[in-house]
Amino acid sequence: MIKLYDFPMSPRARKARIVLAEKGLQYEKVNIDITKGDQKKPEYQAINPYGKVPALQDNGATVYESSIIMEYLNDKYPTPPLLPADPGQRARARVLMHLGDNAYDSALAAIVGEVFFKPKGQADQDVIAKAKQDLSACLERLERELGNNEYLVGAFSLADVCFATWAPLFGPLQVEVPGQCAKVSAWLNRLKERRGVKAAG
Ligand SMILES: N[C@@H](CCC(=O)N[C@@H](CS)C(=O)NCC(=O)O)C(=O)O
Repeated sequence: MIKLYDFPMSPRARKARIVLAEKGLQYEKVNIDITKGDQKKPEYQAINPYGKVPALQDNGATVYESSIIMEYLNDKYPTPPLLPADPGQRARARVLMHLGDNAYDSALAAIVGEVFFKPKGQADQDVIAKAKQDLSACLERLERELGNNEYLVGAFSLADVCFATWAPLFGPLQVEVPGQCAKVSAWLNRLKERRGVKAAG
């Protein structure tokens, strides 16, 4: 049985949960409470030496780093495929995953750090403003990348998961999609409504 080392509020762990749900895979969740420091315990660091969630074990394989977990699941359980077959489109999906895992993730993580982890009233507004600016630049790029497609590379893919995973935090973080990004707004709503995304919690 697949074992996912998980924390319910973690957007990176949610990426793995979305892929597991989209593929209809059964798995066992092991809760790693990052608010209590479970991720730094030696027994967990023996699984993920970075001391972060998620991690996954399956059939003797131990995998960590959320996008590598998604790729592992897609390789091992290819139905339904969550990357395009065409090498050029597949590379484009990975370029967009890179955007999701770097500029986009960093901007949102910076806002999370200020809003959720600083004592009330002590959030650094300059950090938040800069992160919101970086985030808007990503969303404007996504508006262009989407074109008239339903999903980033046509059919739903791992690239969409990298962005869908943060969407539930937009409200609590007071993050808004810029008005000129109507396609991104519609796409994020479409993602929220997917069965697999909903099932991931
Ligand atoms: N690049 C890693 C980042 C994982 C990560 O930062 N996870 C957060 C939760 S979303 C975590 O474990 N934080 C606890 C800590 O850093 O101590 C991935 O994508 O898996």
